[in-house]
Amino acid sequence: MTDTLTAQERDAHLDVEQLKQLVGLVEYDESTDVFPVTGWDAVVFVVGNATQAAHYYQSAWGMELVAYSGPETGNRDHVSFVLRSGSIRFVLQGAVDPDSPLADHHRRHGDGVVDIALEVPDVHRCVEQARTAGATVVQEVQELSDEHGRVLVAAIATYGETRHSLVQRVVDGVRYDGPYLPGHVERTSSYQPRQGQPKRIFQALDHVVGNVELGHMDEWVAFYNRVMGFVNMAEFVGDDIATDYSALMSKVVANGNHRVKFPLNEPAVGKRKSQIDEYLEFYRGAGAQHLAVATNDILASVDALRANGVEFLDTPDSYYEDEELRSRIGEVRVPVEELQKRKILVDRDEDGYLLQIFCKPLGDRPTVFFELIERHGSLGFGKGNFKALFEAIEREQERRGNL
Ligand code: TYF
Ligand code: FE
Repeated sequence: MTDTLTAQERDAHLDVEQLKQLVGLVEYDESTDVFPVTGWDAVVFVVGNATQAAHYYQSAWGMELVAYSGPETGNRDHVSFVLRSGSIRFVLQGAVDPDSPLADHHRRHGDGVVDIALEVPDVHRCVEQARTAGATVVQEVQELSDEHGRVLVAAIATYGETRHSLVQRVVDGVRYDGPYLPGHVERTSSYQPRQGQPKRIFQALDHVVGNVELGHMDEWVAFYNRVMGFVNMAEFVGDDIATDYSALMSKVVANGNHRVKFPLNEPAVGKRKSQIDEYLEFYRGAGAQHLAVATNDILASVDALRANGVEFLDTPDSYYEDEELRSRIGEVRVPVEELQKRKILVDRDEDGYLLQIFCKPLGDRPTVFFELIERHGSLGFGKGNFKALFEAIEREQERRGNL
């Protein structure tokens, strides 16, 4: 049922059992799926300096440079660096031509995610479904080819100026075998990771969160239900807890087997300015807020990231000393003191538990950031941590003068 792996997952030597554990897959009936999705294809970022960002994602996040497109390969508009970690690919794009549309995008939004690309087995079918359900097709199905084979690509619009490219990598039974997409060439780097650093700091992408304007969360939930056949997951944050401490409302949609999960947030009107409002103001509209990357050893990942200079949100010692926390979480794989040392959060639900930590914004604006997540059966998103987490976010907002 859930045994179709993307080529990236296979290359990363991840089997279905490992993926199930990493990102919490479930069984589902594929025969009723109106918009079958194989998995994540790539997350595409527009950044102010892709050349330097490519170095950062290697040196700080342990990713590997695999492909490139730019003036040397005939692309005079922008450069594009493709990096991998386990089964996930990030593509970093930056304008070369001052008149590139990417320069305008960056001027307005700053560094951010422009495209959450999904691999699909049948792009024509997905585009027709999306169109019928009222989605905006921003790019009709197009065949791209080079000496490595053929790929079919289309794109639909989602919240803000974000899109979902739909990438079909198997055409007439033949899989494209280039390093990314036609137009890109293979590229490696002389960068050497620090001695003793784990082979990969993260292995997969777990979820991508979208922030949308006040009053629009339910519309976007309905969009994913209607257009992509995504189902609602159990976890949500309603206005009951929103006003007390989270200042956001949140619902989660996912594809049938939960490989692709999209929590959607909107600001809640609370005592203080919502962190979502801060995002919307600095991103100039709706956009991707955080990317949660999955690891099977969050302790080693956090140690490596801190050694590489990545900064995380702080969690007060009182979080770990709380008797309520200790009884709520029960037995986890390491002593709570090991989590406390690293400021890792823990949450448990009826299916199991998860460990998570959030890093500070990646760029100059208080917008997009990463989460690291290690799942042990839990299919949730860390709801039990919202209070501690959102207090930490508010402390940061206050330091930025945006509260
Ligand atoms: O993905 C989620 O829903 C959790 C919770 O600013 C969350 O990671 C939601 C909003 C936010 C940080 C975390
Ligand atoms: Fe998250």
